[in-house]
Amino acid sequence: MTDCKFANDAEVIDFARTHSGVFQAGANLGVEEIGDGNINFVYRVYADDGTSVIIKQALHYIRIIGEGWPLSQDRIRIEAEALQQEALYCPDLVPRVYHFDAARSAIVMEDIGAHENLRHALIARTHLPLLAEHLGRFAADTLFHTSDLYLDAHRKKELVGRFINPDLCKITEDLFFWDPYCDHERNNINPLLWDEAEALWQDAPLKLEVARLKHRFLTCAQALLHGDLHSGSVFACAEGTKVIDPEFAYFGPMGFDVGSVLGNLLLNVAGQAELPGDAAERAAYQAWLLETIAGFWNTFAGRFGALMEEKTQDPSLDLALYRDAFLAELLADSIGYAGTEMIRRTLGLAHVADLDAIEDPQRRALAESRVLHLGRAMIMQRGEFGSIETLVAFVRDH
Ligand code: SR1
Repeated sequence: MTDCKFANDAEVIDFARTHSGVFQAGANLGVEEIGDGNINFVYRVYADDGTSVIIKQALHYIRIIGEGWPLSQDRIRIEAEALQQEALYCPDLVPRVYHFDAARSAIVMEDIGAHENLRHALIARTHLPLLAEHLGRFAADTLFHTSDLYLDAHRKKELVGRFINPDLCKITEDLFFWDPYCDHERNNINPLLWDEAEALWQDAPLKLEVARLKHRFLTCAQALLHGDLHSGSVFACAEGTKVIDPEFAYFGPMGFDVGSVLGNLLLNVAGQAELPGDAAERAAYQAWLLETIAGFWNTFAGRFGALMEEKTQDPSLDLALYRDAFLAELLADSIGYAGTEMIRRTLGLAHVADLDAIEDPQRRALAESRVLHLGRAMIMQRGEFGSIETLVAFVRDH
């Protein structure tokens, strides 16, 4: 355990000046703490001429909980290395890492200030025309190029070793696949949803399918995942998209990342039904979200299929029939993991503003109840949808 926390603003500024290489000599620098995530501290250091950098620091505990929930600081090395891996394949979609400092448990990286947190943008009903294409390409390129379809067998296993991430994986194992399915003290449940939560805790067929998904999460080292690809880990604007915060990165099932994107867009679809604002505008935005969901998957599957065709290294995996089978299985997995994301954001510890911003508890319960029903159906029927269009039609009807 290292107590490496910056003691004051001057230390943060000095660190940024020394390690970023972007500021003019003698520039007058200021600093603000901008972290609104659950786990780390994030600082923005800026000069009068508009130059700025971000410093992210990982302490030995979870920020929102405190010292009562310790957490390995190795997560910040994993984040730096994951950002560097992602940059090999989609440099335009991730912030540039200027410096990683093990002693300070800190990364100095590019400030993506012109982009807005995707969750806030979705709640404000912002149309983002490039989002589907960018997220589809990010998922396809990062997952394909870190899988056995592309990597040499020795390199793949060497990378698996670099991204063993037990503390962060344990958070996901508990918060996604256990807490919401029992009366856990960490849960955060709208009292109006209590009967539905109790019914879910007794739902043996659902718990069986969640156990299957959890076991895949524990054992299926398909590719280097981002590991926490929710709307808060994406920053977007009309011109571009940046994916940040891969501290949960590890080698797991590809459908977990793809499903996190699907699940978070669907959480916003459900939230829009009850958020304030003009009904026609909210309905139009829900339609855009569903188009974005289809566009995301179709970009992903098109790009991933093309990469499989062009770049698969192992001849035993380079078969047209295997490509189709692989993508069909991945769609089913993704829909299942999306369902687990939706349920855990409704009953579990870490809620999302897409639902929590609905102030009236009755209206919030309506949206939450729809999320639970959709999430359950997506987990139970994940192998039956067969196409993203069928899933979108199902969501429209339910
Ligand atoms: C205590 S950490 C809660 C959540 O925040 C992270 O961003 C992950 O999504 C995690 O599940």
